[in-house]
Amino acid sequence: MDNYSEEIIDTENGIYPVEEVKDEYVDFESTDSPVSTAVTQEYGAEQIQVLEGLEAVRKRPGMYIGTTSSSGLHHLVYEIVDNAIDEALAGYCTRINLVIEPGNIISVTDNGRGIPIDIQEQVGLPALEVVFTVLHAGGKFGGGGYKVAGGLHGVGASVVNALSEWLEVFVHKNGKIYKMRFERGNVTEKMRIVGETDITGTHVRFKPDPVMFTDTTVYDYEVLHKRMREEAFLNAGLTISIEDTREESAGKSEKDRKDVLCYEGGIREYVKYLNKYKTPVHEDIIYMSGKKQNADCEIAFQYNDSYNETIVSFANNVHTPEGGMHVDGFKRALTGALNKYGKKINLLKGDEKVTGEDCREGITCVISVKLTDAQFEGQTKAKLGNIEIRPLVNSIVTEELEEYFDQNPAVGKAILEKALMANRAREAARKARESVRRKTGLESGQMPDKLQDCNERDASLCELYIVEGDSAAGSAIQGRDSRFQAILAMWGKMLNVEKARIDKVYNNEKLNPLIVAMGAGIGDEFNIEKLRYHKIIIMSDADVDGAHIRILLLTFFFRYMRPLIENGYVYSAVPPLYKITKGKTQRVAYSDAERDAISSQMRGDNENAKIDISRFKGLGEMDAHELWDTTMDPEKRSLRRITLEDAVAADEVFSLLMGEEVDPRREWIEENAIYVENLDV
Ligand code: 0RA
Repeated sequence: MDNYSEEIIDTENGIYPVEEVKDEYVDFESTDSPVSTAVTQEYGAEQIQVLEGLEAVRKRPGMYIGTTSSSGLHHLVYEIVDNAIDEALAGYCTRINLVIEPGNIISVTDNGRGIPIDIQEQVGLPALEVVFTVLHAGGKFGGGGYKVAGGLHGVGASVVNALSEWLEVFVHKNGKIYKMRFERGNVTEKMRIVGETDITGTHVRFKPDPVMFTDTTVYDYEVLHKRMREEAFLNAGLTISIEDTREESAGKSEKDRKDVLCYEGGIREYVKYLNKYKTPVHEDIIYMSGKKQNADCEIAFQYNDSYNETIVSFANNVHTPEGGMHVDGFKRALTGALNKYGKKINLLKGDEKVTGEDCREGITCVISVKLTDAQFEGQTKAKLGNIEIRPLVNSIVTEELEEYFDQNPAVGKAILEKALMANRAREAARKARESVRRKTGLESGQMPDKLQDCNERDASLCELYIVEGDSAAGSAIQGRDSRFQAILAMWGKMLNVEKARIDKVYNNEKLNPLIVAMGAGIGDEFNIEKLRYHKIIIMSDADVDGAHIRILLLTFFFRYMRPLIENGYVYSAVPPLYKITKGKTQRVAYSDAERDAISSQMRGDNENAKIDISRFKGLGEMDAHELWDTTMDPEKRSLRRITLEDAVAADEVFSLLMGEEVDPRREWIEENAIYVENLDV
C-alpha cells in the first residue's frame, strides 16, 4: 500500500507521456456495456444538456459552495476528498493523499475501486463523465446507500469541475488507466486509456478558476490540514496525507510541509487531542458505540478540571456546530445516568439532583453519527434534525454508561463529585450575582468611579477604551472626544478567569467595573441588547504587561461575553511604534516598513539629512494630543478587529496560555515567535 501513491504520481509525471498515449477510445470489452454507434451519435445532444447543467453552477456559484471567497475555494477540496471518504466508508479505500501543487493546483488520490467507467444506460455516457458533468450525480452509483459523507453542501465532483479552470481525472481500474479532462466543466478530452496499472484508485487534479474565485486562489495549508485531521479522527484507521509542494511565497510559510494523519483510536484520540493542554479528571477516555436502525453512533468523552463544556458533534462526518438530535440524546442520557448513579452510591441524598449543566462542566466530548438521509436544519444547516436519532443515542449512552460506572466506580465517583461541585458553585454564583446587583447597582445604572463616560446614549455610536496604566488613561481622558468616547482605566494583574468561577468574576474588583460599565451582564445572563458601547477597544502597550492584559481581557470576553466577539464589537487599538523627527517635522510609523519608507521620504535627495528615529516605549509616553492624533481619532486611527474564527481553536490557545501546564505554553510562544518579538520590545 505504501508505494501506491508514488505509482499514481509517477504516471502523472510522465511514465505515460502524452506522445505515447494511445489515442483510442475506451476498450469497453472489459465492461458489460457494449458500445454502439447509436450511443456515440447521441453523445452530442446529451452533452449539451449536461453542459447547461453546469452553467448554472458558474452563474450562481454561491448556491452550490456557499461563497466564492477563500472558504468556497477550500470547499472544492472537501468535495473531492469526501468522495474518496465515501469509498473508505464503503470499505474499499484505506489511503487518501492530498497535495497542494505549485500554482495552487489540488491533487487528490485514493486507493479505492476507482470511479466506474462503464457506459451509463440512461445517458449513453461513461459513468466517469456523468459524475463530473451532471449535478448531484455523485451519489447515484454504488447503490448500497453507503454515501454518508459529504461537505456542508454535498454537491459533488461536478460542481468542482464547473468551477475549475481545468480538471483531470485518472482512474486505475481493470488493469488500465483511464483519463478524462475538462475545462470549466466542458469535456476537452473524452475518456480514453492512457496506460496500464496493477492497482486501483482515483486521482483527481484541478485548478480552481480565477474567474470564479476573484478574492483568492491561494490555498491555506493550515485550513486544509485542520479539516483533514478532523476527517482522519472521524474515520479511524484511514490514512490521510497532506503535502505542500508549492514554490515558496505562493501561500505557504514553510518549505515542503507534509503531514500524515492516521488515528487508529478514531474519536477517542480526538478527545485526547482536544484535552491535550488540560488536566484530566480521570485517565480513561470513555467510549461507547452502537448501531440501530440504519444508524451508527459513536461517542467518546473525558472530563478535565476546567469549567467549560466542549461538545464537538458530527453527522455523516459533517460538523454540526449547533448540535441537534444526536447531542440532545447524549445530554439527556448523561444527566440521567449521573443522577441514577449518584443515588446508587449514595452521593446524592434524598431528592438531591444535579442538573444537565452541572453534569457537563469540564466535559470534552466528540459525538459522531452516521445515518442515511441526514436532515440538516437551521439557517446554516448546522444542526441535525433527524428525530429518531435522539432516542437511539439516548439508549446507547444510558445502557453503556451504567455498565461503565459499575465497572469503573472511581471514575464514576470523580465525575459525580465534579458535577456536585458545579452545582454548589452555581448556587454560590446566584447569591453573588444578587449581592453584587445590590451593592454595585448592576441594575441601578450607577456607573463605576473608574469610568469616564461619554455623553452619547446611542450604543451604536459609543466607544469604550479600556486603557492600561495611569498615565495612558490620563492622556486618553484629556485627548478623547467625550461626545462618544468613554475611558475605563485598568491596571495591575487581572483575575485569570480560566481558573475562576462566575461568583469570583462578579466580585472581582478589576472586572466588576468593566461588567457594570458595559451594562450587559455576563455568562448565561449576557444580553447584547443592553450593551452600552458597540466598540470595545483594548488599548495596551506593546510589551509583556500589555500583552498580558490583552490576553486576560480576551479570555474574559471569550468565556463570559462571547457574543461580543462574535458580533465583531471587540477591537485592539493600534498605537504607533516609531517617532521620526527631522528638524521641526515629526511623523509616526506603525510598522518597520512604514518607518523605513517615511525616513527615506524625509531624507529625499539629501543622504546626510539628520533624522532621528525613536521607538515609543509605551502609550504613557504620548501626550493627550499625540494619543488622539495617532490612536484615537476615528479619521486617522486604525483598529484591529478581534474575530473568533474558530471557537475551539481559540479555546485551545486561551487554555494553553492561561492553564497550569507550563511546557505547552512555552512551546506555543516559541512557535509564535513574531508575537514574542512584540512582547519583548
Ligand atoms: C461507486 C461505485 C464504485 C466506486 C465508486 C463509486 C468510487 C467513487 C469515487 C470518487 C472518488 N473516489 C472514488 N472511488 C470509487 C465501484 C464500482 C465498481 O465496483 O466497479
